[in-house]
Amino acid sequence: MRRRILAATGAAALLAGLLGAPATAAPATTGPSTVAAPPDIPLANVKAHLNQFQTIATNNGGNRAHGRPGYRASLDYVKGRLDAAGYQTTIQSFTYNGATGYNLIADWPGGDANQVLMTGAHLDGVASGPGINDNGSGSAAILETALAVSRAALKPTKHLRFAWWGAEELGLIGSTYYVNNLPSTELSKIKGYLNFDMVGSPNPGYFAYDGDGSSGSGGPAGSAQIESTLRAYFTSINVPVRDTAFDGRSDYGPFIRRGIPAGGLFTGAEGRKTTAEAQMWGGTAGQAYDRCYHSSCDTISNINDTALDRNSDAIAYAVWTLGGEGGTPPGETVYSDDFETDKGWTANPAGSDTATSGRFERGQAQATTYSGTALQLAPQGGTGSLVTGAAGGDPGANDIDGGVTSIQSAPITLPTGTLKLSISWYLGHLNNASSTDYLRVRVVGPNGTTTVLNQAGSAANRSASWQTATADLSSFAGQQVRVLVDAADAGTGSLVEAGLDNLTITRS
Ligand code: DTR
Ligand code: CA
Ligand code: ZN
Ligand code: ZN
Repeated sequence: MRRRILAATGAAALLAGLLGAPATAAPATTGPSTVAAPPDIPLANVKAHLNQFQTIATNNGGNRAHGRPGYRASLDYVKGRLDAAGYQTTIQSFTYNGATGYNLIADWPGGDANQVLMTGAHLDGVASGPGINDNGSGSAAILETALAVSRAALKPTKHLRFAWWGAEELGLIGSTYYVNNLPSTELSKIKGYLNFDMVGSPNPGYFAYDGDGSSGSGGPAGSAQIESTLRAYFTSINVPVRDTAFDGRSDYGPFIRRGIPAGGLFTGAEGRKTTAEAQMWGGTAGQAYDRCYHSSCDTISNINDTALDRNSDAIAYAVWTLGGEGGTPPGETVYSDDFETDKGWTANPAGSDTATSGRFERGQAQATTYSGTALQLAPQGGTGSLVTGAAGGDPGANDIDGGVTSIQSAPITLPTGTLKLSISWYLGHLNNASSTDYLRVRVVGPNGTTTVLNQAGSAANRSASWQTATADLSSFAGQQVRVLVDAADAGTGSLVEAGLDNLTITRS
């Protein structure tokens, strides 16, 4: 887990340099930042996306290449998550080598439509393997960043657009098609393009595209500021970064050819780590950064978690910072519980629970998976969360069995005002589940109950990943309420797990 870095302040001044926009006064450095602090991107969530890509490749001939079913299945997975998170998604099709390829474009509603910040990664892999590092890693990292934007209900100054490219491996085909077919009036609105291609290499280097040209040829004006923003994150975690050339070997190529500022991060491919680099970053000198580059062994095992985590957090930092100072003015927090200490939750409050195992408790949840499906997650932050049986080990040992388990907060006295509850949650289950299984979160007041979340199970594998549920609690203003959580493995027995973390109630 990385050290939380200061909220991006002075972003407007940085942005003015980057985007040539009229310089606006940077937010007062003495006052509170108006930019919501860039979030930590949960590595478990990024890995859950990679597990999906691995499963897709396994189920589709071992790859996710252009023109093969595994590519379109990968795109459909990414699109489904983005649609559920409130993005406006578009599939752009093209033909190459006699096969149909697809780009996925996702716009986050809001922001200045004349100032677009794009973030992209190629979603295709080579035909010889699953392409998990190249480039499931970049695709998963920007997907989780996009989902974090949604969880934060971010309101950046810039309009945020994300892209997953097809047929990069055949020569940047999808990204070139996009740039060549975007009207010049639209192209001119793109003020920066961030590219992430291989960000989890097993013997990782930490490279940033040489935007300022300090090591040779730089990018278009504005690329230096993108490089310095990405570097700033790594400086904040004391990880040295080296330049990698803007050599056009990835999807930033079509953008810089049209003069659009670009930048990105890279953990290395077939090149070999030097002795000096191994002393700087660890790993093995003389070995390739990714010895499975373009090979069948580029599987879920071909990822360095630390590199993937650091790069995912750097991507979020850059999107928040370069997205502009809009941010989300934080409301006043009137109640919060990160489950690090006992704030008076009561299990089985009505004495009617029927679950025989996997009962709700506050504890240090151990992550569990079953053949690639994440079922239980470690706490979203710290060491505490609400979870259906914290113990890990055999995923079938402490899952919910036998019916319903519930847990209820202590009374919460709410002030007057516009009140919003937010809570992180996940539900994980195998395909032996059904709609009779569920996770539910309700707020119970003296005159009624509001349902915050009611997520049913289904007869499919559902990989657990942290999501956020919100609800307007203004109707409870001035009253005393309790949060009531219940989950069930009902009907026929199945493998079901649930967890919650980071409850907040804010007043705006
Ligand atoms: N062309 C990429 C791998 C790659 C090689 N050099 C760089 C530099 C920056 C990003 C990516 C790459 C691929 O095989 O997808
Ligand atoms: Ca992280
Ligand atoms: Zn790649
Ligand atoms: Zn490649």
